[in-house]
Amino acid sequence: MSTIICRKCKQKAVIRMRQHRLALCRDHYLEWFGEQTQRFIEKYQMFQRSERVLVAVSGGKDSLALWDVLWQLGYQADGFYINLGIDGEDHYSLESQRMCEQFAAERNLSLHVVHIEESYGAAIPVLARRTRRGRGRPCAVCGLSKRHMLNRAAREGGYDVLATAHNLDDEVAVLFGNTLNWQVDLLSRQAPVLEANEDGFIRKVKPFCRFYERETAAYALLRGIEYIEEECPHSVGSKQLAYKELLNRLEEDHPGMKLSFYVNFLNAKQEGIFNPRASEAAAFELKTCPNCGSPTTNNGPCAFCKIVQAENR
Ligand code: Q46
Ligand code: ZN
Ligand code: ZN
Repeated sequence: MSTIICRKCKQKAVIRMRQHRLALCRDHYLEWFGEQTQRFIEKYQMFQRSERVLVAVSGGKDSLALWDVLWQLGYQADGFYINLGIDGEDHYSLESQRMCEQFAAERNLSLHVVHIEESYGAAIPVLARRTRRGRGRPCAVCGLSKRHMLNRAAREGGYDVLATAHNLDDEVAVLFGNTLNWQVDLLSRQAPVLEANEDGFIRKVKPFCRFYERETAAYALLRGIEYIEEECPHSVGSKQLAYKELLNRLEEDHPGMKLSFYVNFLNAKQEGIFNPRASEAAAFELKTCPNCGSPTTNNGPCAFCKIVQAENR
């Protein structure tokens, strides 16, 4: 088998990206990855160098890679980690917290940690059991809690923007699921940037939305980033994983299929595929939660405060 060589320097390549028809050596891959991240930040007008970025970190490869590359590119990026109180055999939450703390300490970066059980009296699996939809799988309650806590932390910490490390595989799986169900309101809101609004939602950005998971994993590996390899034990058997497997099979036969599905979706949206009236109708009037000050569609406590305040039944 012939050796694959780097397009830039003709040395041995460490990665071949069929969808880009590009192979690169270690140094040129790291350079390309940083340049691409910068290109996406500018293309989608995510943030400026003068703005303060809060990066949601989970201890996994994507979020630590994101924090690392933003730091390398010279952005003012702090980390925010939520200990969800999810244990499992691998002590998932403890281990992932340790990874984030070690990462921040090695680079002298600032990491905020919130322990959900200490701050709100119960871990995610316990909070989830208080709701009907959370009894089977805690993910809906977990997702709602994370969104709530991240927005609140970014707002209260005076950050300009909240960055999450969703990659192309994540985005395409969500897009696929939303398309299967024609969830027009969710489709109209899926984007690399969600602008802040006066109701108290901070700007949210996804600088990795056009990187394949394989590319972020290669970056983490080549940069020597230590991360938690175990997935959350509750992710097993999720629809999201099933979509990813299906999409991987399609990508295998048609390299670049995921990227074109996503990019063409963004283009179609820009051309007005969604009737603005449909998305306007989905936007409810927002009020303020009397308990935590977060924006909510409820009259009274927001969905998160309701779960926290509920009795454990
Ligand atoms: S952490 Fe939470 Fe995920 Fe675990 S409980 Fe589900 S949503 S799977 S990203
Ligand atoms: Zn090279
Ligand atoms: Zn609230």
